[in-house]
Amino acid sequence: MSPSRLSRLGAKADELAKLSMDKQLRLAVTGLSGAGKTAFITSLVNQLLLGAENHQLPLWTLARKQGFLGAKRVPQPHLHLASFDYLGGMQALQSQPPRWPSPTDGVSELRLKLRYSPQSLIWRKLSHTATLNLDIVDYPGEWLLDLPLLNMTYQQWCEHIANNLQPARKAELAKNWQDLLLNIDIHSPADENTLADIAKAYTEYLHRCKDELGLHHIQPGRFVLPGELAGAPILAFFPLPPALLSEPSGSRKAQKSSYLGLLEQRFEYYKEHVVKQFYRQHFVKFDRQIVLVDCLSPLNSGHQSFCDMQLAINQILHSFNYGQTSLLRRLFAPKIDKLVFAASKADHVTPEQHDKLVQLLSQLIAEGKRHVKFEGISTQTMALASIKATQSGKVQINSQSFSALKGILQSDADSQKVTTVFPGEVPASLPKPEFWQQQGFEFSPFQAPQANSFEALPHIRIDQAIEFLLGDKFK
Ligand SMILES: Nc1nc2c(ncn2[C@@H]2O[C@H](COP(=O)(O)OP(=O)(O)O)[C@@H](O)[C@H]2O)c(=O)[nH]1
Ligand SMILES: [Mg+2]
Repeated sequence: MSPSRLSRLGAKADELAKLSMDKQLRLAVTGLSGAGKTAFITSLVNQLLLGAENHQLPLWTLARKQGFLGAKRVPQPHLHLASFDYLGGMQALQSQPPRWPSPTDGVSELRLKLRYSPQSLIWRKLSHTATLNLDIVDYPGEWLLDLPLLNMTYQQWCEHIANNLQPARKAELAKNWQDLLLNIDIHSPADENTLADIAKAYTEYLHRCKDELGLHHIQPGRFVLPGELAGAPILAFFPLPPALLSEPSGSRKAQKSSYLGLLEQRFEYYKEHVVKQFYRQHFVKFDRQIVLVDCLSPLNSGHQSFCDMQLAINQILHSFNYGQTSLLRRLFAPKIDKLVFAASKADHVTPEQHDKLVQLLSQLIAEGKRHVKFEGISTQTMALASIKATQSGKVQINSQSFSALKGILQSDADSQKVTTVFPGEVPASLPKPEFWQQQGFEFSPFQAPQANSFEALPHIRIDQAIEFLLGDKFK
């Protein structure tokens, strides 16, 4: 064979080797709103973009062995999806005083190209460098709370909502939209404006449940986090009191153009085109996920908020339980093989409390996790802080030493006063009734740390999450 042909063949072989070494991974980051998804992705991207210069990732084997060569942002694969606003987040963290990245309410994605030296000998023989295309997707966990709707008719949903109007405060908040229902005859031809007004009142009620009562278990999830559906008529529906539906006139078949008819149609449309669509378009494509859980804020907000969060998280985990529900099985074929449960914002407690935080999270998700394990998904539960806003240390008071945190409280952003905080003890198991009477907690939000463009963001154990979620991909 001629030398030129040989060299062409050699180049082809190199190209083939390179191709086979280009790996792909779609990592989903989810959690209820405020759990810390945006902070997590901003920090993860920041850690990776700093590449080999980042010495803050000792728990990530590849980085520790100096096999991580670097990362860069490349165009995302799905052009119809919002881009995760990494630069906006970094600008906020670098401003003076620093701010946390602004909240968003839909799906967004970002692609990073990671370069590394393959860790196994066989791969290293083929090529000295390899690439992992990492797609990171941010989506609200609330959207997974709509899953049970798929098994309900409109009538059943109305009953479900009516049965869940406890406690009294919730029923009180509901009064506004329920009063509006008194003005309509559900069988008369529907007026679009009236429908929109009542749906608006229902949405306001859901927002108040979220903001004033600290509740997360809110249906339909898109009403409070509409994403691209904000203002669309598909969100102009609401539940009716079951009493109306069970009256003899209410149980007769609804005319298509009546209030009842339209509400039924929109409910069905929402199930088909919003809920199922999310599973088909997104969920099915995720390879790995991290579910962030803020255990600390609900401990502050009280018993009801805590139980609601527990319910919501376990409900979210039903989406990973695709083997047993034929409905889900039909919607998507299982793909996720690794799942991290992370108690976020661990910098709000002193380091010796981190184990307790993990234990608390483990108990909180115990029911949902059993199903996940049943599917053969490997899981890890950990406590992390995506962006560490406090310093921990000991404080001497009357010759006794106490663990404490130092940081600037969000409420002191104007004065920039540094405060020493004794955050109290995290319960290592689900809090008993007495706990809520004593309430020795102090989890006030901290100002974000001052970021700059040459150092990676300070964090706690984000490298442990990287190791578990990506570690095996660098063979
Ligand atoms: N101290 C601290 N606060 C955090 C951390 N992550 C998030 N937060 C706080 O939680 C808020 C909500 O976080 P965000 O990432 O926007 O939550 P998302 O709604 O799940 O995207 C932020 O504005 C911060 O106040 C963290 O690692 N440490
Ligand atoms: Mg967010």
